[in-house]
Parts: sequence; structure tokens; C-alpha cells
Amino acid sequence: MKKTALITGILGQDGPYLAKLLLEKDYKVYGMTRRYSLPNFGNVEYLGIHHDIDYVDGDMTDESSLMNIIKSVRPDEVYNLAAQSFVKASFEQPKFTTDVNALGVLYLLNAIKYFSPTSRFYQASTSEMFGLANDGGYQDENTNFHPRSPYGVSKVYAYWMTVNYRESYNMFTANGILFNHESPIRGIQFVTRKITDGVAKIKLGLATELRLGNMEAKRDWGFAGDYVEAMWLMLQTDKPDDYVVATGETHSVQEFVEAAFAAADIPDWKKYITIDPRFKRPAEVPHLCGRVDKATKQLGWKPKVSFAELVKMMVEADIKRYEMASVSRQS
Ligand code: NAP
Ligand code: F7E
Repeated sequence: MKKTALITGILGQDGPYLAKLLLEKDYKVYGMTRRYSLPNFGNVEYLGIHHDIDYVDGDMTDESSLMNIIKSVRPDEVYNLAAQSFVKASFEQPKFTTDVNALGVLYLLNAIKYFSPTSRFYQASTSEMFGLANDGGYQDENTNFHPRSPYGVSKVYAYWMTVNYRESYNMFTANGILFNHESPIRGIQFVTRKITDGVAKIKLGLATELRLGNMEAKRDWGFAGDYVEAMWLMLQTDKPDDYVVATGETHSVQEFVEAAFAAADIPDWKKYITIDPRFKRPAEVPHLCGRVDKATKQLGWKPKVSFAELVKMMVEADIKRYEMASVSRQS
């Protein structure tokens, strides 16, 4: 019998990478999609797996839809990746962010508790829960939470609900506390993809400027394709637990900009950058750097793609996208 997995957030960045990994491991993969006015299957098409996924309709804010899905699919594993995941937008839409990221997780945990209590559950927790907290420059499983945005706060609620259902009902629930991870299918609003897309346009003469906010913020950036493997490993253990997933290396936004311009062979990056206060946040997370010892020791997980390789991969993919679009316009 094939193992079955349900992935919420299947059409985002991580969903397609995780689905690809599970399909390679011979899982039957169900992907939950919400109602759309225009189909947005670009990321699953990019990874060539669109036709291998069984789509089911649901929304994290609609408890009955989650109950129906869990009742009918009864998956071996549930990966909850759905979220309003853009930190900046969470300041403008705090209630919506809370409905999806916090209450949505409660609904999903309840659906599992009532209709499929043996399903193993993965919650997409985040380094944004640490926010201002850092122990000597690093964050790990023992670091206190000090979230700095409605997004971070909503994820702290979901984190503790995931722990609470494990402790209260003996359910197999695990939190992956993932630090920033990126890829060629990262959403265009996030700073890494915004930079690599902007650099590609400048390289091809389609733009002359890139507008950014706080260039000093530091992040621990890894490759999404590596991180989904850690998600899967967390659900294969004998005992559920919570793990930090990171590279252990931190870089500023400015360092990412420099690396991206260098990867495209464009000298003098400074002349293309304009600081625009619209992209700054009411409260910032200044410094994230994860200590990944627990995941390495207990799961045998390590990141494979380096910072420089990640930047190059994303810049090259964006240049290729614009070149192909130009070829198809001409033909
Ligand atoms: P993403 O690209 O923003 O994808 C989020 C997905 O959630 C989208 O497919 C979106 O659907 C779906 N979604 C949003 N609201 C929903 C709702 N009400 N009901 C059902 N689905 C809904 O995020 P990601 O980068 O793949 O991240 C995956 C998860 O990991 C998220 O929970 C995120 O908060 C968390 N996380 C991400 C990072 C990171 O660096 N990427 C780090 C730590 C944690 P549409 O396609 O319809 O918009
Ligand atoms: O910002 C700064 C910005 O939006 C990174 C999500 O996946 O990772 C992500 O959250 C940094 C911040 O990601 C711009 O102020 C400067 O300091 O790419 P971001 P994020 O906020 O770190 C965590 C782990 C998640 O869980 C989230 O879901 O870059 N920054 N200038 C900018 N950021 C953006 N977006 N745009 C700018 O122009």
C-alpha cells in the first residue's frame, strides 16, 4: 500500500518541493487548494508535478472543509504549509493572518483528532517566532520567543497548539522551526526573489532601478529543496519533537544584493539601488542565525546548497525566465 500525504499550501514555494520529494518516495500526494479566480499552478508546473497531485478543495479559515478533507482522505501524514506568510502584509491584515495561521491550525488539529488521530502532523513553524530573541547571536530550540509581527505572533499560537495536542492527546505532531529558505519559485514579494528578479531585469535592460527597504537586516538563508527533506524526516522518527532547520550562517540584505549583482556580472551595484521607506516594517527582526545541531544529530539532516550557490541559482533562473519570455514573444 502506498503511503498517503496531504499538503496544505501546495501551490506556494515549499508545497511543490515537498510534493516532488514525496512523489519520488512513491507517496500518493493530496494537495489542498483554495478557491481561485485565476488558476495559479505555475510553481507545480515549474517542477513538472502538476498532473501527479490529487487536488482537494479547502480553506484554512473554513473548519468544515478541513474536517471533510481529513475524514475522506485519512492521510498517513499531514504537512500544514498553508499560511498568509508575508510578514509585511501581516501588519496590514493582522486578523486575516491570525485566522489563517493560528485558528486554521487549531481547526486542522481538531479535524485530525476527531477523524484521523493516527495521522502524523507537521506544522510549518518559523524563525520569525524568535524575532528579537537571540542567545549570543544564535537561535535554537531552547531560545525564547519574542515575535515582532502579527505573523510571528500567529505562528507562536500555532506552535504551542501543535505541542499541546501532542501532550494532551498523544498525537504525533511536530514543529519544524524553519529559518528563511528560498528558491527560483519563491514568491516575488520576498526580498531574495525581488532582488534576483530585479537584477535579471537590469541585466537584460528591462529596468534601471531596484527599490528596497532595510538593507541591514540579517537572515539565515537556505535552499527550499533542502529544507523540505527535513520536514519529511521529522515525521519518520519514533517520537515526535520540534526542530530548528537552518544553515548556521547569516548574511545581510545588502550582502544578498552584492552577491546577486556579482552573479549577473553587473559591476557597481550601488548605482541601481534606491532605499524606499514603503518597504520598511513597523517593527523589524534584525538578526537571525539558526543553530541546527539537534536536527543534524537526531535526523541526520544538513543543508547542501551554500549561500553563493543559492543566489546564483535564483539569478540564473530569473534571467532564463525573461529570456524565454522574450523568445516566445518574438516567435
Ligand atoms: P507561500 O509561498 O506563501 O505559500 C503559502 C501557501 O498557503 C499558498 O499556496 C497559499 O495559497 C496557501 N494559503 C494561504 N492562505 C490560505 C488559506 N486560507 N487556505 C488554504 N491555503 C492558503 O509560503 P512558503 O514559503 O511555501 O512557506 C510554507 C509555510 O512555511 C508557510 O506556512 C510559511 O509561513 C512557513 N515558513 C516559511 C519559511 C520560508 O522561508 N519560506 C520559513 C519558515 C516558515 P495560494 O497559492 O492560493 O495563495
Ligand atoms: O524579508 C528586508 C525585510 O520578506 C527579509 C517569510 O518566508 O521568512 C520570511 O520572512 C528581510 C526583512 O522575509 C525589502 O525588512 C528589505 O528584514 O524576504 P522577507 P521575512 O520577513 O524574513 C520567515 C522565516 C517566514 O517565516 C516568512 O513566512 O528583508 N527587506 N527590503 C525587504 N523585504 C521585502 N520583502 N521587500 C523589500 O523590499
